[in-house]
Amino acid sequence: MTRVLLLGGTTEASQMARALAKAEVDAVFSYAGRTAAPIGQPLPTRIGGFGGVDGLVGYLRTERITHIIDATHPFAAQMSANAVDASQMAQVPLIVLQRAPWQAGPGDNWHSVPDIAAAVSALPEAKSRVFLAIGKQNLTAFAAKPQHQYLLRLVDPPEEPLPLPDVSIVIARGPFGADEDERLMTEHRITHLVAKNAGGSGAEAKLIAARALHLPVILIDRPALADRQETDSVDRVMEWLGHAGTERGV
Ligand code: 3Y8
Ligand code: NAP
Repeated sequence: MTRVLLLGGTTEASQMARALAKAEVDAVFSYAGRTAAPIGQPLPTRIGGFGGVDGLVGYLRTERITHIIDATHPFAAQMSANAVDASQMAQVPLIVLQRAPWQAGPGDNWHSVPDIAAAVSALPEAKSRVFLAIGKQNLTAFAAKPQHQYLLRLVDPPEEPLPLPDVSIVIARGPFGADEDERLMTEHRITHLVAKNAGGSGAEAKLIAARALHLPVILIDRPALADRQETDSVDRVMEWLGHAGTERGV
């Protein structure tokens, strides 16, 4: 009897949840609990960590999970690594639903860096106006360059003081629109954009806006992850589950 654990938190995970609900597959949606009020899902939803790999193995057994879909984020490296380990330990098959990285096109002025520290080094010394669109978990490293004016976009208002002396904060949950991001970046006279190479449509707007504004983008490569079965197609995941075709209710 199929029972799916869908590790969510992205646009693709929400699309996957809709397909599973439509096909009436027995599934649980899982959020980390990173935001105050995550958007609702059409599946029974759990919120919070599992308690590492052992906690996840215990969950898989207690909940009699037969399949894991990891639709987290290319930068959710810890969750994804735990899912691979728990899948092997509990002998529960795993598939990753993930979008491809963005590729630079004509008119893009991108500077790819391997990690957050390299993104900080890639910023100039001269005072600049930086749109730091990487969320709130990796801001501390940028305190090494306090001379810049930083524009931050966060999902929830910060609970403690931020490690940067000169910040403007926008509270917003994506997906974002290119026109909206172009207006935001013009209004704040942004000179540099820092972003994660998340891929997908939900975070792409700021890159389209940077292209239109001829701005340099410092793009952080996604962390390397163990070999896993990966796809960027919801239908392919439904086939993998053995429910191909049922999502159209046939
Ligand atoms: C808690 C669930 C959906 C999912 C929507 C996608 C698109 C909009 C764009 C920018 C970049 C960033 C950030 C971002 C985007 C989608 C997707 C995506 C980037 C929510 C959500 C949760 C999170 C967690 C949050 C992180 C942060 C990262 C903000 C919900 C809204 C920067 C990633 O305040 C914090 O602690 C935020 C933490 C992890 C990265 C970081 O390290 O700070 N996502 N984002 C999920 C959970 O609890 O399990 O609240 O509804 C989901 C989405 N955020 O169904 O439509 O698919 O990527 N999320 C990045 O890509 O760089 C914003 O501002 O332009
Ligand atoms: P992470 O660093 O890889 O994971 C840290 C810990 O958070 C995990 O070990 C796990 O705790 C818990 N966790 C993460 N995702 C979970 C999920 N979907 N369900 C239950 N527990 C989860 O994760 P992250 O990068 O902070 O991402 C957290 C959430 O935000 C995920 O849902 C992800 O999809 C979403 N998100 C992240 C980004 C990003 O830039 N990182 C972007 C968009 C959306 P335990 O060890 O206790 O099990």
